[in-house]
Amino acid sequence: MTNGWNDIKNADVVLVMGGNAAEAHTCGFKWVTEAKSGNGAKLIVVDPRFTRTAAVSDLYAPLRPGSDIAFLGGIIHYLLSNEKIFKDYVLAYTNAAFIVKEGFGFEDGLFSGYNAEKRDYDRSSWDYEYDEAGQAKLDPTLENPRCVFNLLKVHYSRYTAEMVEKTCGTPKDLFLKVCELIATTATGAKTLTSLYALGWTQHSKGSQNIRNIAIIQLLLGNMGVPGGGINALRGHSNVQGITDFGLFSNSVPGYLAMPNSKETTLEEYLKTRAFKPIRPDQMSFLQNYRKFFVSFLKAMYGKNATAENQFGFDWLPKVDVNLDTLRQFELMFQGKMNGFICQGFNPLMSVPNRKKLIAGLSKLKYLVVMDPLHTETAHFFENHGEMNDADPAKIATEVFLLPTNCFAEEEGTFTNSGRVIQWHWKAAEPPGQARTDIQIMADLFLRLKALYAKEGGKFPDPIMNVDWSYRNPAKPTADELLREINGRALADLPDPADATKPPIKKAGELMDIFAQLKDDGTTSCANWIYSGCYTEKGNMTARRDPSDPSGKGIHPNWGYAWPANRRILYNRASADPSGKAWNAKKKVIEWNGSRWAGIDVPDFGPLIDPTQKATGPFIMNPEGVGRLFTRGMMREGPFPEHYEPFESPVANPFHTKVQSNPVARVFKGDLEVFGKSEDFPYVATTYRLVEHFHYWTKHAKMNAVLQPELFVEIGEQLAKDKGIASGDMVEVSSNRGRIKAKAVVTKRIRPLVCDGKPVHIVGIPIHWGFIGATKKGFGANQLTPYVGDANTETPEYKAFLVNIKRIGPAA
Ligand SMILES: Nc1nc2c(c(=O)[nH]1)N[C@H]1C(S)=C(S)[C@@H](COP(=O)(O)OP(=O)(O)OC[C@H]3O[C@@H](n4cnc5c(=O)[nH]c(N)nc54)[C@H](O)[C@@H]3O)O[C@H]1N2
Ligand SMILES: Nc1nc2c(c(=O)[nH]1)N[C@H]1C(S)=C(S)[C@@H](COP(=O)(O)OP(=O)(O)OC[C@H]3O[C@@H](n4cnc5c(=O)[nH]c(N)nc54)[C@H](O)[C@@H]3O)O[C@H]1N2
Ligand SMILES: [Mo]
Repeated sequence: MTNGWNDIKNADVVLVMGGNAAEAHTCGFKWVTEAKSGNGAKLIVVDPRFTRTAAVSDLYAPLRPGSDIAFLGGIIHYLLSNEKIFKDYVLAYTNAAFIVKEGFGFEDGLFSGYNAEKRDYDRSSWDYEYDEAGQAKLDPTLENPRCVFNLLKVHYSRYTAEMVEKTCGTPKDLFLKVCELIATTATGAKTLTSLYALGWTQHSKGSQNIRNIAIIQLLLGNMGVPGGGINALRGHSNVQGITDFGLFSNSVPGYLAMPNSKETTLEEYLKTRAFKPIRPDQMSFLQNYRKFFVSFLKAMYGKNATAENQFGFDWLPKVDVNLDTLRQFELMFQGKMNGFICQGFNPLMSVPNRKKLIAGLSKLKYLVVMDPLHTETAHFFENHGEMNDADPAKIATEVFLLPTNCFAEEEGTFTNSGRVIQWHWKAAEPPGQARTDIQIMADLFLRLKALYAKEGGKFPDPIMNVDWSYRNPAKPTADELLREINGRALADLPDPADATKPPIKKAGELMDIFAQLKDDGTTSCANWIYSGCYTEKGNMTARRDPSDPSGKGIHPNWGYAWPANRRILYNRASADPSGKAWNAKKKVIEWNGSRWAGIDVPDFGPLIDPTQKATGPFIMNPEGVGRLFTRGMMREGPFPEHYEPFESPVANPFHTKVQSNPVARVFKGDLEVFGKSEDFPYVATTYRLVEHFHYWTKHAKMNAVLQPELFVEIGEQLAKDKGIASGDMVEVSSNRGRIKAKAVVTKRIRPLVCDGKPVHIVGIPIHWGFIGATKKGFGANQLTPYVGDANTETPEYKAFLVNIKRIGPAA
């Protein structure tokens, strides 16, 4: 989230699209209720199904799964062609005026630089024009046809309301009502907040859905202001935390990059990562990349990391590809992986294409499962008929179960969607042999180290040199780890302003903030963005002061929000270039003549005088402004473009040559098992129910009683066509497998007319398996396709093709 949960109450319009917050974020959804009752906010819901969120909306619009880019592109077209944008904001705080270099183009569904054989782009033409000093060229008059604003207009000119209706199946009038309501926030007096989750991400072009809303929010001037922003509602209680700590195999904590094999020295690595501003006066947190990275290496290797050995740079793995979920299981499937440690992960249930998963897991020599529960993955080799079609006689994988406790049986932190790190206390002892994940990993580490010490080995250094100076090496505590994450001085740190004064930190003292970190090995910090969460004043994440002095939901003394306890990111953009709030009602910080002051922690240097320096508010970008056009970052193009899901019932209405995302993550064998609409005419989508949490709560009797068995949802017309009555047993098949379930016939799912043709939707909840207190059930991922987003590899769980038939009365 760029803003935060409590901030939602400040919104005037709430867009829930690509999520079902009332069911999946029941607690956080109360802030939408607050916005409605306290602020008179209007709620818009756009979802293929009439959800429980839709049930309390002011405006609901259905759309075909996988067509959001067309819908959002339509909104952009509406805002641009009706001049419903916040022009001053757009000029000052976006790259609208930046001139794009010659050579960039878009034709027949492809941007310049496409290589069909590699299924990838040469992205070098997706860039600005630069002057001799390396600064980007601008045309503030917006007359240059190659400035971003004009290219944006041309790109989205095709996204008319008629095209939206044709592509998404959303009636044109309804779509225009959504546009009108969103456009009410274009003045600076009102704000729109966007809440999304998997309905946007689980697509072969999911990240471009998010790019679309970024463009919309920038055009409306809704970034950096209360009740605005782009708010990803995260999944598990600490999934924001794992992302912050390097979830991707090619990153290290704090969104820094894992070095690759071409970066053979620390200097070479830092050279490519260094921050190069492309506008005068632009500053960035990332100017301090070297300080953050060296401090990270010091946290990893402690005293063993010295300037002479490049602070242990050689001991870090060098990673050339991001081995994300799809690539990992593809490797396993190809038999190129012999062991797998599965910690708090039930991939047999959660990864697409069960058949492929069973085949992959069967090729392992060993599988380690660390989990408090028995999971289907740990029992993948069992035969449960069609529900899990494995042949134990043919599987030699050795499975080890290491029981862990659950969160309530240990202390630690959760980082919520709003970036607020919150300490939690231990409430009970773990049962039986269960141990904490930390203890298990510490044990594993110490045994490996002992083995290396005894036997040597090819390259023991990365293990032998790790700093493990915990009071009890077998049981590092969460408290010790959080201090290590926060960072500390390893020597006395002189005052940078006046070296004759006492040091700002004595050796051993905890850091106050990442700005104090050093690149000479005199500080350590495991994750720079968390620096400040545990200082000499104590554990900031354990703070529980609910006060909200401004009444704007800032709560500065509740937990600790990264970075720097800032609750609204980019809050500099809430004020105009001279430093005055665009709108007094939406004020966050203002320049008072000598410093930035207001209700939240200012976004950058509290002393940067806006009348002297034109530092832009989007300080993570070298251009300092928000991007309507993304240079070479996104793999499928600098502007989002509508591509069809890999399995789709319609031809791409926007261009005939390119049907689906031309750079999506897909493997050869999987291309062959995509189904055709002749055989699988219906669009399926998968989702959660409020009564279950994934595959855990089926172990709990209460939840099992509430939702005892798998069902699929279909609309009344499809039910009639297929002779299916509510409660009948049906078989749903895709080109990869079949499931059997009870049918629920509902008015909540309606056929959508796309290009004159009705498209029927089959809804499949995800929560059942062959273990637990519920009835045994098939899993949605016995059907889903093995294809993912080009940037994140998130699988396309939300739009694929199936067939459905009645197989009998209720079982
Ligand atoms: N009760 C409960 N809460 C949970 C979870 C749980 O298992 N149970 N899981 C947690 C986790 S890990 C996560 S990631 C979040 C997920 O939170 P959500 O993303 O909100 O959950 P989903 O139910 O997967 O999907 C949301 C909605 O997307 C819609 N949808 C499907 N396809 C499309 C599409 O193409 N476009 C649009 N606009 N919408 C589409 C579905 O109809 C569904 O209503 O929930 C978290 N909260
Ligand atoms: N078709 C389809 N597939 C999906 C999705 C979808 O919408 N549709 N959603 C996807 C999403 S967003 C997600 S997040 C995944 C979820 O997929 P998984 O993460 O694989 O599923 P969970 O059941 O949440 O598995 C987490 C496991 O962690 C265990 N656990 C709980 N606490 C602890 C702990 O403290 N330590 C350890 N070691 N283990 C613990 C639980 O018992 C559980 O078995 O599913 C994905 N798959
Ligand atoms: Mo998730």
